[in-house]
Amino acid sequence: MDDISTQSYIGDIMLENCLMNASGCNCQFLSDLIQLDKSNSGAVVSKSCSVNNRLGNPIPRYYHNDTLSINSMGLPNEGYKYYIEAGDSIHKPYIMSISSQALYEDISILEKASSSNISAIELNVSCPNIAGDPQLSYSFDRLEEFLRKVFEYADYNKHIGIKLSPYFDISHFNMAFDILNMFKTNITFLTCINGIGNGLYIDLDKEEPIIKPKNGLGGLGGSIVKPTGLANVNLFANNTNFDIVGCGGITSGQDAFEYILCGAKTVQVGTQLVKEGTDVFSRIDSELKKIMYDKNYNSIECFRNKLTYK
Ligand code: RRO
Repeated sequence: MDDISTQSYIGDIMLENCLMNASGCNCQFLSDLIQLDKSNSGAVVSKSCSVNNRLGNPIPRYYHNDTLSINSMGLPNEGYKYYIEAGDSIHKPYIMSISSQALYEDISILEKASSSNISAIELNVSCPNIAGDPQLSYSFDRLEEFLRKVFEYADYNKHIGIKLSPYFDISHFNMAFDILNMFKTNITFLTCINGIGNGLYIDLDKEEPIIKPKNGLGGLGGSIVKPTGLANVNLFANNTNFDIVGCGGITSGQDAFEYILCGAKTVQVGTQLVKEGTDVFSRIDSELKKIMYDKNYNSIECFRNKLTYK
């Protein structure tokens, strides 16, 4: 299996393998980012940041079981300067995630990030957990206006990707394609999907929600969201020319294979990283290589976006 490679690219950024963490999972602190750097992930992604540090929502604010995770973290982070400086400690591609709120407050973060050791920016327009702040990705007029503001700002030189919410209705997909395709020279990649917003999970014994913020509402991840993630990846891969980063319920080499078959160039691991720690990357990479070996594929380009339809 030595001649089988899971190497991939985001724009011209080469990743030794196609796996990385999902923003938000084990990536808030420098110690987390260094652990990811030492792991067998192909890249490191930071927690989404705001201008200043935030403690986030009250606890309990995260729960997982065999099939799902639910979180209402509320954007706890150390502020953007911390994640720019963290880049100096990372030796593989480093993607800094920035919340849209941060750029509304201070667009010059893009310029500051540009003169640093980061490889790309993932703009998070899809956080489901900030009370009173609707997800930009679901407010199409505001999304267009936001992207215009970002891309009219000329002082940046990094690859930019957009992390999207899951869409469910074809008319909404079409609106998202139209808006994102307006910025086809500015955007390098799309990350599909953030959590499915505002789920509710009940603690049966206590007869109350399992997490506290927002009366128990939180973003869903884990295996239950994989079909939604695959559909979003496949539709964005077939209706835009951006590189697609798949995310949502990836626990195994088979999951990674399915996402790549649907059009993803790289994949992010969230809930399963929280459960298993950074050893997850070597395990999924070797499971993916085994599937590729059995199917006689020696690179991910042999099967990427080659889903066939009946
Ligand atoms: O911190 C969070 O509550 C959070 C964010 Br910013 C996000 O983008 N997605 C998510 O599930 N949680």
